[in-house]
Amino acid sequence: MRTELLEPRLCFSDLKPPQADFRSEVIEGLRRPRKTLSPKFFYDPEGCRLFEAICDLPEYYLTRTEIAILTEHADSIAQTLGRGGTLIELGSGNSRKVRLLLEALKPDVYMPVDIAGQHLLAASRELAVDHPWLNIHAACLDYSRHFELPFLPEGQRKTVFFPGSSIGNFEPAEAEILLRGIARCVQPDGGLLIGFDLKKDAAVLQAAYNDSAGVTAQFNLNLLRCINAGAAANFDLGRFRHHAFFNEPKGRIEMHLRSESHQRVVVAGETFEFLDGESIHTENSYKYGIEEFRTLARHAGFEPGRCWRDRNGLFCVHYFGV
Ligand code: AVJ
Repeated sequence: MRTELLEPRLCFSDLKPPQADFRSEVIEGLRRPRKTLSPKFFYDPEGCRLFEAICDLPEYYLTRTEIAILTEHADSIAQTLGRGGTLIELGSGNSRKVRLLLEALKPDVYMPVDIAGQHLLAASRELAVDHPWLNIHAACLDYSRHFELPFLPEGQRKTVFFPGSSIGNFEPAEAEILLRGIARCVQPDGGLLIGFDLKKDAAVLQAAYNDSAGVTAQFNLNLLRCINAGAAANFDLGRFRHHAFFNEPKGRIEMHLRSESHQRVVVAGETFEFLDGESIHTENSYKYGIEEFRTLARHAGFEPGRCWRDRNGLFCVHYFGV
């Protein structure tokens, strides 16, 4: 691990898994009878840029709604979480949401965690400039693999902030494992503030992942560019198509990349065959009912606390204690 002190109050730890792991995970997914690629691979610098464009789309209500909830309820959220302590954010991206809570929460340490290193570093630097009183310890790592954070101070209350419905990327069984890791991390007196997308009309969900400007399609296709660059592959982006739909029985949006023809693609020296119409499953975005989510969190060792919603019942920000 490499840890650098960049400024008196900003420290950066690089725990990103090696390139070899990326390649073997890609290959393993493509060897399956139903080809799959993990959504965590979306976030190269171009993927980060496209994701931020998605967040501003009229159809993509999630980000806007969560920001409205955090803005409106910052004070009661701060009361519930308590001031001070360490605030750990998973999938912190541009750290735009935590900014809405920092003044009310006044944590001693903010630890943004993200897989996109460059983006994380840039966001942390900006945050350090805007909040000179705040200690920032950024950690670039893949939180879906292991949940061991560097240099967590002992004896300080820890809260994990996990916004954006990123939990939706995990199969319920995997989500429970991740939440259990978080619960262990924040014990004995910490908690979890998590944002998740609520079940709703399928047409609204479907539109959010099939925007009219085609940004989500670009975001999805950019994954192939990431694989080309990082796993020595030769995917032809013109021969795959974005496909997203709500899988009602499973309660999730599925994103796929559909092969437009019968073709072969070489990835790290191995040849993969795609039938005409065959797809690569690139993302799940699970949607939950509030009770359904509480049950999941209880199974992971959490006790439900307060929750905040928007007026239209689109999105939920929920606090859980351990
Ligand atoms: C960042 C995983 C919450 O699932 O809504 C947005 C990613 N994919 N549009 C989501 C995403 C397509 C997003 N998460």
